Amino acid sequence: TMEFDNYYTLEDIYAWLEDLAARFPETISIIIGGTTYEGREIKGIKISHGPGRRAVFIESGIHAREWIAPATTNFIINELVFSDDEEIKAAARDFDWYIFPVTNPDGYIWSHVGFRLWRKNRRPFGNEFGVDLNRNWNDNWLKESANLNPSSNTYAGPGPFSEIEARSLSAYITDMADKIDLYLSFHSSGQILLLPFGNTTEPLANYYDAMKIGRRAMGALAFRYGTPYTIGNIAEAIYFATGTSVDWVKERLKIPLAYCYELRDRGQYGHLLPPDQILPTSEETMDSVIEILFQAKRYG
Ligand code: 0X9
Ligand code: ZN
Repeated sequence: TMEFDNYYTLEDIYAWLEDLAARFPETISIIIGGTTYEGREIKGIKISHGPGRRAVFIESGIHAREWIAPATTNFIINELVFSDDEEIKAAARDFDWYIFPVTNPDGYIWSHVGFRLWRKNRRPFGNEFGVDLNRNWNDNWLKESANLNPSSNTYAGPGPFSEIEARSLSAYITDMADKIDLYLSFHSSGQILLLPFGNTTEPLANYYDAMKIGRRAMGALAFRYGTPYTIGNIAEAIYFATGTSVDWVKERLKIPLAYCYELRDRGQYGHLLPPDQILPTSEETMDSVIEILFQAKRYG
C-alpha cells in the first residue's frame, strides 16, 4: 500500500502499480506509454470496468522536480481503486482511466539521486543534459518561452518530438484519442488551472465552456481547505509557452477538455512542498477532478 505522508521513488511507484494490477486483474492493467532515453519504461495503469467506455487520460511528472504532481496522481489512482465514496466509485466505473504518474522517469530519478531541482529529461548534449519535455511537443514548437540552448531549463530540443519520451507518449495518446473526453496534466506550482492555448490569449476552441467547468471545479477544490486557484488559458494566466502537451492534445487530437494544473503552493515552498501537504493537496485536487466530470456532462 501507498501512504500519502511522503514522496516515493520511481521504483516504489512502479512496484505499487504492478501490485495493484496483480491484485485486481479484472479491472486493472499495466500500460506502457513509451520509453526513455536511458531505456526505462513510462509505466502507467489502466482502470476499466468494461468495454465501450469513454476515457480520462492523466499524465504527471513530465517535469522531474515537481514531486507533488506524481504524488497527487497516485492518490487519484488509490481513490479510484479503494474509495467508498459513491461519486468516486461512479467515476471509476463509468470511465476508462489511463494514468501515467511519471512521464519523465529518467529525470525523476535524477531529482532523487542527483539534483533535487532537476526539470528536464536526461539526454546528453555535449557537456549539457536534458530537454524540457513540456516544450518538445509538435505544436508551435519553439515559438514561445523555449530555446535551442541545451544548458537552458526550457531547451525545446533539436526538433519537435526529438525526445523519445514525448514522441512515444504522443503516439500512445494518438492511438486512443477518439475515446478521450478529458485530458489532465499535473505540474507545480502556483495554484493555477490552465487551459489551452499557450501561444495566444485569444479565447479559442471551447474556451468559454472550459472556463465555466474550470471555475466550478476550482470552487469544489477550494471547498475543502480554502485553497485559491487562478484560472485562465496558459498565455493569459502564466506566460506564453508552446510545445506543451496540453496544447498538442487540444490542437492536434481535438480532445474536448484539456487542463493543466499547477498544484500547490504559491511560492512559499514551491517545488519543495513539504510532505504534510501531499494529502490535502491530493484530496482537494481529487474533489475538483470529480467536479470536472460532473460539470462536463452538462456542457459536453
Ligand atoms: O512552463 C511550463 O511548462 C508549465 N509551468 S511549470 O512551472 N510547471 O514549468 C506550464 C505549461 C502549461 N502547459 C501545459 N502544462 N501543457
Ligand atoms: Zn511543470
